[in-house]
Formats: sequence, C-alpha cells, structure tokens
Amino acid sequence: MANEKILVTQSSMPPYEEYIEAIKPLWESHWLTNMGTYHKELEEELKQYLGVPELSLMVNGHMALEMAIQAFDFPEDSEVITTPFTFVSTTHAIVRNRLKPVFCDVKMSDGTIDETKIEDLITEKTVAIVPVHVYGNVCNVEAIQEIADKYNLKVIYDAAHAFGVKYKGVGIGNYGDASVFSFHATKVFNTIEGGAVAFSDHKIYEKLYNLKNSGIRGEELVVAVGANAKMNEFAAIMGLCNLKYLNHAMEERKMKDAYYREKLRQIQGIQFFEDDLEIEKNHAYFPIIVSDDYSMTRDELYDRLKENNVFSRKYFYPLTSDQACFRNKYKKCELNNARWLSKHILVLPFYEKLEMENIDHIVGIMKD
Ligand code: T4K
Repeated sequence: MANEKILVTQSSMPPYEEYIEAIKPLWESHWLTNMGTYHKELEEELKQYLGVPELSLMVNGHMALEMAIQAFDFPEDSEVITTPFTFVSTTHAIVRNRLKPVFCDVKMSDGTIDETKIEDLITEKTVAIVPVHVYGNVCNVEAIQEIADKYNLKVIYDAAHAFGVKYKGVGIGNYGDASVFSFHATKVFNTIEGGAVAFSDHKIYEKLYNLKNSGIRGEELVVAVGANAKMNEFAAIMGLCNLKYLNHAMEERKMKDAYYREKLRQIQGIQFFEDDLEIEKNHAYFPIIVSDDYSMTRDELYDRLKENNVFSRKYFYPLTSDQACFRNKYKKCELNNARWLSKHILVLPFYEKLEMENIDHIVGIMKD
C-alpha cells in the first residue's frame, strides 16, 4: 500500500459500458453540441435534483460564475464583496467582469464569509456580494439576504462545492439572486468539465443563453454580445450517467467521512469545522484544521504525508488576495481568520471509492 499513490480526490465515473452505450446515438445524429437533446435532458434533471426553478448549463464552473455576474450588468469598477478563502476562480470571475473585489474575512467555525463584517465594507460603489459555500459549508444565507435587501445589492453564491447541499430542507441553489455550481471532474457530481447557474428570474435565463451562445437568436440574428460557454453532448451524457449513481456516492462519502472523523478525533490538535444540523451535507471534501496543539505544522504534515505517497492539498492557500495577480491591487481589509485558516487547513484524500484501509493508513501516518 505504501507505494500506491493516494490523491486528494478521484473522479466518479459511471460503468464504462453504460457511458459507451449512452453516447452511441451521437454517431447517428452527429449532433455534438449547441443545446442538443442531452443538454436539455440534463438541464431538466438537474432542476429536479437541485429543486431549483431555473438552471442554465455551462461549459465549466468558472464561466458559469463569470457569466452569472455578467448577467446583472453592473457598472464598470463597481465593488463586489467576496472572500479570499476560495479557489482563485471566484476572484478571477469578478475581476474579469471589470469589477473590484473587496475581500471580507471569514468565520473560523466554517470558513464562509463573516456576515457580521460585510456592512462595514459597503460603500456607494458596492453592487453585489459573492459569498462562497466553501467545502459545501453553507454561508449565513439569511443574514446575507437581509444585508442585500437593506442596501439593494445582488447576491451571487459561488456554490461550486455545494452541489446537492440543502439548508433547512431547501436546495442551496434557491438562495440569493443566483448560485453557481461546478461539475468539474474533481467534484461530487461531474460532467468531466461543466457547471451551471441556478436562479429564479427567467430574465436571467435569457441573458445567460445569449452570453453562452454568442448572442445568437436566429440564423441571421445576433441580439447581444456573447461568448461561447455551452456544455457539449458528451459532457451532458456523462452528467446523466453520473446522476444515476449520485445517491449511492453520497452515502459512501457520508460513511467514509464518519469513519475518518472517528479515527482522527483520537489525535490531539486535529480539528474540524463545526457541524450544523440544519445543513444536509454533500461531503464534497474532507478538510481538517491542523491546530497549534498538533505535534507538527500543517506544512510539515503535508510534506510527511507526501513522503508516504499521500497527496493532500492546501485548499485554499495562499488566499486569492495574496496571489501575485491580485496582491496590492485592491482595498486592504482585515483578513485575520482567513489568513489563519489558510495556514492551518489541509484537505485530506477523500472520494467515493477511497478504501477504508487507505483511511487507516493516512490516520496512521498522522498519529505517528
Ligand atoms: N469556485 C470554487 C470555489 C472552486 O473550487 C472552483 C473549482 C471553481 C469556482 C471553478 O470551477 P471549474 O471552472 O473548475 O469548474 C481543482 C479543480 O480543477 C477545480 O475545479 C476546483 N475548484 C479546485 C478546488 O480543484 P486543482 O488544480 O487542484 O486540480 P488538480 O488537477 O490538481 O486535481 C486534483 C486531484 O483531482 C488530482 O490529484 C487527482 C484528481 N483528478 C483530477 C483530474 C483533473 C481526477 O481524479 N480526475 C481528473 O480528471 O483544481
């Protein structure tokens, strides 16, 4: 086992024969993209699965986020309050829309935006809040909506990690003005590459359709300036196949999450984010906090695991605000919790098919 590489995750895939059988019709129709049959079918199935009124499929999570923000037509140089404790896509999507990110600190309890610090960052230039349901941990959606209503701001959730998560029994895609999911190969649900925007206002569907389809509305009619961010049929079929196995995959993840926790609780200095009973989790990731009470630092543990062929990841270090492309370009905000977390967080290998003995092996190294 020591020679077998254990990576941070492994893509879920349907049985090979099933996917091959499912893509056969494409050799008859030769219809491979541009909102084909399977694109439509997946859009409908996902609306049901996520319990959302409207959904637009996209080529990946990044473009879904970029276009979700673009759909609201914010004036150039407006400010958007967001968090730096995320994948760099969140910040890229804001900046590529010619908007200015204003970085808000996060909560130590779950790594999501600290809603009590948002109001202090609002100026007359603020137009939106882009919070992140990091690792599938749910932001304080109620408090965020109250602030947004008070100051007339849009809320666009980066829900890339939160596919299938429910809060108080309601699908997470129902909160805010829009929520963006990623269906990347590394996610709980994947379409190889893919993503979607969920929302309730049908006008947004039209906007997103134009943005993702070059503004084309007829053979001789282009009504808007758009790009190309459509999901293709191979990806949509992968999604349809994977969707059938998703409930089973979630069960497996839940069981492995519990097993990991039980074992790790015996180790001094290893901590977890707080549980919230009102959240139905998707167990997308397995983040741990390597506190100062542990016998080595987060970085030392990362290295030690690597020496033993266990490839954990420092999701998310450095903070996006500290990345070379953003550093010193935007307002300086107090980010003490985010900075502390990014130095102490470690995402351990976690996926549906991870063997229990691999978990024992990882925990063994950590105990050593
Ligand atoms: N917002 C947030 C909060 C996000 O986390 C992300 C993406 C986005 C927005 C944007 O969504 P997308 O545009 O990506 O749909 C990975 C993913 O590429 C990225 O989707 C994800 N977040 C981010 C957190 O993780 P890397 O650079 O760490 O991936 P990589 O290539 O190192 O892969 C990690 C491990 O996954 C590998 O060690 C093995 C496994 N893997 C990877 C690939 C590519 C597979 O099993 N199969 C695969 O095909 O970014």
